[in-house]
Amino acid sequence: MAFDLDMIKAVYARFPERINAARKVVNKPLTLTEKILYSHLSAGETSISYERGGSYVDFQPDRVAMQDATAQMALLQFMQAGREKVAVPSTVHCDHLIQAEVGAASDLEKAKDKNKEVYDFLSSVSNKYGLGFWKPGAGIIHQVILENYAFPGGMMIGTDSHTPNAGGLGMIAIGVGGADACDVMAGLPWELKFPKLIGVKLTGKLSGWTAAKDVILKVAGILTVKGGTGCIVEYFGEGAKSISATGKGTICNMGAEIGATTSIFGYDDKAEAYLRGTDRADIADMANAIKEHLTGDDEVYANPEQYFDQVIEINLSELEPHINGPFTPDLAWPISKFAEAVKENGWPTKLEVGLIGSCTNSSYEDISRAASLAQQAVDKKLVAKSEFTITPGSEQVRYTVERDGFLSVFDQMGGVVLANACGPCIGQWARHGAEKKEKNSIITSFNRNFAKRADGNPNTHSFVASPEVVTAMAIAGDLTFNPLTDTLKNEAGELVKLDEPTGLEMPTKGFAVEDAGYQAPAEDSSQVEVVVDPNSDRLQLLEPFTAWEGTDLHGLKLLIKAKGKCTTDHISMAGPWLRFRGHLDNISNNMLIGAVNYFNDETNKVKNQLTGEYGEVPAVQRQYKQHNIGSVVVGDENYGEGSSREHAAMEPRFLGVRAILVKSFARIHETNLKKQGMLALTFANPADYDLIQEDDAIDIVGLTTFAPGRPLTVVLNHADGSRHEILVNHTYNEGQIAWFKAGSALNIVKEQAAR
Ligand code: MIC
Ligand code: SF4
Repeated sequence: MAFDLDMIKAVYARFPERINAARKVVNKPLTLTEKILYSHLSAGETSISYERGGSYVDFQPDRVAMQDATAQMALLQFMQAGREKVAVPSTVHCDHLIQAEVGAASDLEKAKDKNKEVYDFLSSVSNKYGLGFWKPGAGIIHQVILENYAFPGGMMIGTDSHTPNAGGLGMIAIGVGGADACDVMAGLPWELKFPKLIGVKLTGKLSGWTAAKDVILKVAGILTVKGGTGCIVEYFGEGAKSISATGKGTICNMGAEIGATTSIFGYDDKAEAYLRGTDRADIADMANAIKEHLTGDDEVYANPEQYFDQVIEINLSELEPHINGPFTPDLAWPISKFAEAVKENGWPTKLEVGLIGSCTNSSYEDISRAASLAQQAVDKKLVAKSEFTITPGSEQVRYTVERDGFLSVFDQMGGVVLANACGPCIGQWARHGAEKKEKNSIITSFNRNFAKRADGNPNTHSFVASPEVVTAMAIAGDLTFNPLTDTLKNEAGELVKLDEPTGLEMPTKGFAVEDAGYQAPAEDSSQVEVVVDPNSDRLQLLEPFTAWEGTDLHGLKLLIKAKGKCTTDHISMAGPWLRFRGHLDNISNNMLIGAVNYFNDETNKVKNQLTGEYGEVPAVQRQYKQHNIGSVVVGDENYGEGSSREHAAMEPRFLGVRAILVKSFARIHETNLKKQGMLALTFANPADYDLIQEDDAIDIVGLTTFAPGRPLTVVLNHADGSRHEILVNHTYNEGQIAWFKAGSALNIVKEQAAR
């Protein structure tokens, strides 16, 4: 990976100069986040002090990472951009399309067969345009990135919301939609509103049952699912220095669940050890040479209130293990209060399944700590009462934990090792019996637990905890069990207690792997052909979206007024639909099928204003499209929370929805809408949400003078002849207004390439 080393050298070479220049402009000590951001300004402009949360700024990321379920759309767009090679080092990772059913080996073989067309497409596009390709089975994108590509002080964008995982190694790593990735791969700058900064000071030290995961579970409880919106979270303090690099990765990874733009830790001994332990001593040496630039200034960490917009302090020595859920990752329960909450809320106490893994928690350390409990179960003659599955994060981790005997311990405990992939975390789980929709509980070490996400069953109560707690709970089979205080009856009828978990941050014998699953791009790609079968139901070349007609919009129908939580999982469900991620027409059949209709509290049942009858959301919208009638989707707070999947923006665009009008947006989704030429609007007065009626015909006025900072007007023409005129806000800048007018950002890139 010599290419990378040169890139990192170049990044580090400009660090001191850029940071010193920034220091002069900002005129105060700098946080780590500011140092990295200022070192990555695309114009190299260091004479401006950017207002946090204010203007959009152009950055130049060092890398792009994409996973298979989003890479298809990103690369289909890139193929239209008119470039021969990617402008920055980029990789594709095949992890989302492998369905967990029986166990690693047979599930992987089945996936290779089922997804052959998509894998072949991704492999050949990667080959042609100079991208590294990680084959199915190689591992989950974020673990593979942490082990191979993340570097302190770097900047990366990735088409997955958990890209911030790389913040564990001191990288600003941000989740984006495919259109953003397409721009950067095409050599264009990437824009982001200069973020606000949240500082999290960690004191004390983790011990006993408490793990890195508990830090973010606690932070999620404090900040809630939208508290990090527009912010980068910077962790520091003595406590931070005691957490392993992969543990830090866990914390940054799940920062996506508070809506944070990303999260980051400074470069320290743990980061250095991890770089050396993963065969990157040269990068550790380079980082050591500019160490002072790879962490925040001392003055900042001594008086954080003066330099961060918000400061949170957590004493790790006092932090309890947490369990968050159900249905939302910010419902945080310290373990001492959890059993009571389970009883009070009537959640099913019997624990059906414990699942460890996902990009959040599948490191060597995680698996070794979970295995220490599994070993105790075996030694103490305890039989796991719940089903139990383990997903290693990468082939390197899997190979090493197998060599070190951990997998056989899980096996003895009755655990099933799944393929190195996302699996159940994204609904790729053939869970037998889920179709019966029975009320039940599961616990995972994943990061998300939205309704239906893991197994499609809306009545599955999914809870999130550390791998250690998940393992202990699976042994007990009971949600009201507290491993810190309670005993269990073993096979001999004796009462036994689980001891605190133990583990290793990294293998003492070093990591090992036979075939990591990497394919380098062809040196000469002139002969590489990328084939998309026009009859395929999984891949479809993109047609450009049409440009704005140049007028205000009148007579739009209300498609749906979504009630309450409406995440990207509600807008464009994953699981069985992942197979259509490369085929816009087919995947559009899942548009908003999970959103709850405000007027009848049902999902996928909205009034068709042409016939007066109720129908499925995509079907009703297709009828409007057929009649050339635009529509509007209305939503609540934090609309589009969760994933980076731009399908949630492309589907409504493709089917003829013109505007999404909500109380507030999640960052990635708002950008995705703008990129695809949609109107992303917010109520100036959130209470106006209540004015929207089921039969409304809606006008959007002010588009001919659409300008940054100037609200638009929405006219609600109610069926009884009355009307309301309301103000709606937007955050479009000049460039983004141009995307809207051109029909999409890609239309502009294409135009430029054709010149
Ligand atoms: C997720 O965790 O929701 C996913 C699946 O990884 C998504 C990406 C996708 O929808 O493909 C994400 O987090 O961005
Ligand atoms: Fe995969 Fe789950 Fe991580 Fe998303 S959160 S990248 S689905 S493991």
